Amino acid sequence: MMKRERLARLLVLGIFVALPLALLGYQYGLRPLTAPHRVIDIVAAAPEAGGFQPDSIQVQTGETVTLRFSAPDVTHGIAIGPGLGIDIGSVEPGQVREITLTFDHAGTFTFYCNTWCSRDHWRMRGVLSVYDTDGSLPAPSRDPVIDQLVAEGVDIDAAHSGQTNHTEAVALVPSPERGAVLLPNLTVPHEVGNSQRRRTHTLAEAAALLQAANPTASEQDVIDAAAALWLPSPAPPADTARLYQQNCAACHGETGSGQSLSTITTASEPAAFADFSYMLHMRSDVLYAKIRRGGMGTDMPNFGTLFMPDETWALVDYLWGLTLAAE
Ligand code: HEC
Ligand SMILES: [Cu+2]
Repeated sequence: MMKRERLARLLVLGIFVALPLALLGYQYGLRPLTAPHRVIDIVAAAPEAGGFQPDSIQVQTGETVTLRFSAPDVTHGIAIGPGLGIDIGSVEPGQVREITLTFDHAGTFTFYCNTWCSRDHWRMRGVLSVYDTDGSLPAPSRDPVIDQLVAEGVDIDAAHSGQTNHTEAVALVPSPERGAVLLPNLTVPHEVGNSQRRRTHTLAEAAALLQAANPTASEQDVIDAAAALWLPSPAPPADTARLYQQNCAACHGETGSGQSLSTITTASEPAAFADFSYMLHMRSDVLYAKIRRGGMGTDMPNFGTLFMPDETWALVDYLWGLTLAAE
């Protein structure tokens, strides 16, 4: 009886103490030593507490590495981009989350936090450089859309931020649904009908061209028809909504109101995508360029090192969805 109890106690001790100890020992002691590849420990702290440590990692193509993230302070969300589709999910304080990766091509990637962990959250980024076997690192590729804007002399930073400097007040509320019904009966000029050209023109320009081609149409008809053309179709994928809510909503508002969380202060006011009279004068390629390159001293972060060009266009579409959302 006594013996059996002792045995049971030993067993319990074995399960509750020895096993976790062994696991811990394996995780932190043995494994890094025996792993056939590098295990890199990364501390993920809010930017005010030092951000990612280390915030720069070098690997080789073909090399397998395990990145092991731990959070000392608050919950963080870890993603790696662009183009890798990696979202590790949240890492809670005391928790360890890891991912094992092998890169088949060289390039520069960004690991970043996508959970609003602190006031300076959006600064929480690190660089993952994947070197070619010959030791080279490809130069960052130029963005033809941004190059084209520069060549055209378009100032991406021209002051047109939301609420201010409107010369004309737009009283009209656009109805893309109504516009879609009207469109087949309107003459649609080439510049307006072509989706590529729409990216380099404003909705206001399109409305003016439509009005000129359809002199008898009312102002409301013209705005509605232009809005129907601007409403992305098909709607951007659910992934895009998630990207916006994770990375943009805290500053620009969930519905694009331009109202940031009270804890966030930015040097300039975040743009209000829900404000039609502001978006009326915005070119999609300029919105795209701003997202990729960020603002100059405005606290609008650059996302070109996080997202692929097509993800960025999808975000621009998403912004138009916020602008033209049915009332
Ligand atoms: C830390 C706050 C912050 C975050 C996060 C943020 N923005 Fe911004 N954004 C701003 C501010 C401030 C401005 C206005 C100043 C400027 O245009 O540079 C701005 C401007 C913009 C503009 C340009 C509008 C114009 O008038 O040119 C676009 C487009 C934009 N943001 C999109 C996004 C998207 C998409 C995301 C998420 C992927 C995002 N922003 C995340 C603060 C933020
Ligand atoms: Cu964060």
